[in-house]
Amino acid sequence: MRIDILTIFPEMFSALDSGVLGKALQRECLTVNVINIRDYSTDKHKRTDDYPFGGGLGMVMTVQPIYDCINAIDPNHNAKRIYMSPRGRTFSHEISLELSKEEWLILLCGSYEGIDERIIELCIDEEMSIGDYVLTGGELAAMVIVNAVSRHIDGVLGSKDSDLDESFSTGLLEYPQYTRPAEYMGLAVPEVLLNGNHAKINEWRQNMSEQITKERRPDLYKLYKETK
Ligand code: 4FL
Repeated sequence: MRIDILTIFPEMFSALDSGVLGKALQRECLTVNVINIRDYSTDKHKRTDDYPFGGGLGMVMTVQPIYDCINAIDPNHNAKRIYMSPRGRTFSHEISLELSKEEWLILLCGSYEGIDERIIELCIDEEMSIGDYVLTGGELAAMVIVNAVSRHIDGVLGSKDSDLDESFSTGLLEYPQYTRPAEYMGLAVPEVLLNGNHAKINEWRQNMSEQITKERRPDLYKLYKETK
């Protein structure tokens, strides 16, 4: 999969180079290009924003650099083009699966004051939110999308880590995990996990998952019970 990120803060995306995602980028099962919108500005000062028509606080990102940037990298509109915005559809596990089937994504990050509406009209397929809060820009939201989507791509997770048994695949929250030592500050690891009886261990984990989901996320639990 190829993901192009359009931003005026390309430095922020160095975060993608560490951990599991960094390794996936090296293995080339995933390509992420971070593109500086400013490079496409024809303004003599390389400006990418201007005062809002009608007045108001803050600046608005102008059409020209973004329009030219998108059309330079995707002239035939082959990519699925997403604008990160609180106005969009709220991102979820289901949407992460849907997007992971795309060959090419373009994620456009705006600053929080916004972008000229004509960019959305001319260039964008869909607006996507990661939740009901405002960020200083779409960059962190884009990183959330890259992270959650890439976990579904073959070769991104190590062979041992599968995304199949995680929360939201089973429809349940995860059971508690423990590692050594078997006792810490007087707190013992549940006995059943120490005995090597894998049928019993699986049964315990399943029960814990159901109990925790029922308590903390009755909405998820109801769905789980209905679709089981
Ligand atoms: C984007 C917030 C997606 C939540 C400011 C600019 C945002 C956001 N989801 N806030 N973009």
